[in-house]
Amino acid sequence: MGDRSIENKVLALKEKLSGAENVVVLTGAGISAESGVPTFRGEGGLWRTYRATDLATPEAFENDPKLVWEFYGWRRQLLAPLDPNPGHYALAELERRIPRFTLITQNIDGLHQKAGSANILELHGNLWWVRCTRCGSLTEDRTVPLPELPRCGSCRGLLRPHVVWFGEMLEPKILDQAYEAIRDCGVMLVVGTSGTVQPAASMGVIARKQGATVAEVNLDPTPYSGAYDISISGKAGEILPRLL
Ligand code: BV8
Ligand code: ZN
Repeated sequence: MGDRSIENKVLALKEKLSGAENVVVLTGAGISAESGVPTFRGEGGLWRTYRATDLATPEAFENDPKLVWEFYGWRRQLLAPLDPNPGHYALAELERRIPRFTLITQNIDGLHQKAGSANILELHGNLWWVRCTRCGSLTEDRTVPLPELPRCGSCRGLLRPHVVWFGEMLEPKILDQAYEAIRDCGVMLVVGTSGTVQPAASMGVIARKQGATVAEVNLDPTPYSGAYDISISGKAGEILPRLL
């Protein structure tokens, strides 16, 4: 079957999207892989080399804020020169064509914004924003890399990356908006995520339960592949432009 079946699935999905009024897309690290951003679990993945699960936690920041800022400073240096890839641009174009469109991302790299997407829900925060641990002030900051212990401009409190760490709650407002978008959508795409991290991982099956057609575009099979209507195995940068 090989390409034939992929071609058929892409055509079926393209057909579904062309008539869709309300589309939701959930993305993960896989959509940024072709831009040069390491994923979490793949070869050379962040969690393999830097055991990010040990560093992306409030405890780690409590114990050794310098080490955690070193990790995020390294990711800033890595990300700063990188650009969106055809997968990001295809989603930005899709948003322009579909009356109601919501992009929910687990990524913190800001590449969807760079590609021109507008209606974005960043479930896990953003690497280019910092938050004061004392007064809570939120500032966009593109310094690369940040000083080892960046301080708040107004209260001198210690700044932290404005990202959601393991064991931390997602922002309720953002999570509510995501579930709201999922409730009304007719089609949902799940792109480039291994379906490991909750609550994002179960959003596709929730959409399906509520009657949406759910399609996955991912390099490898995931625990949810069998639960979706369409599961296309391929690179986001190659598959997504073929849906336009
Ligand atoms: C929460 C920001 C309520 C930081 C991230 C035990 C203790 C404590 C918590 C838990 C626990 N057990 C479960 C939990 C809940 C936990 C969780 O799910 N843990 C997992 C590891 C088991 N979740 C949480 O803690 C969340 N909060 O639940 O709050 C709560 C409160 C207290 C206690 C309990 C619950 C918060 C989760 C947010 C964590 N922050 N990121 C940072 O980035 O540094 S998560 C991190 O993983 C990224 O955001 C990333 O997006 C996300 C998911 O990874 P993926 O995006 O899927 O990336 P991955 O590498 O895994 O997969 C890439 C895929 O792409 C692969 O399938 C590959 O095949 C594919 N691919 C590769 N190339 C391509 C491609 N596809 C297409 N094209 C390509 N070219
Ligand atoms: Zn402050």
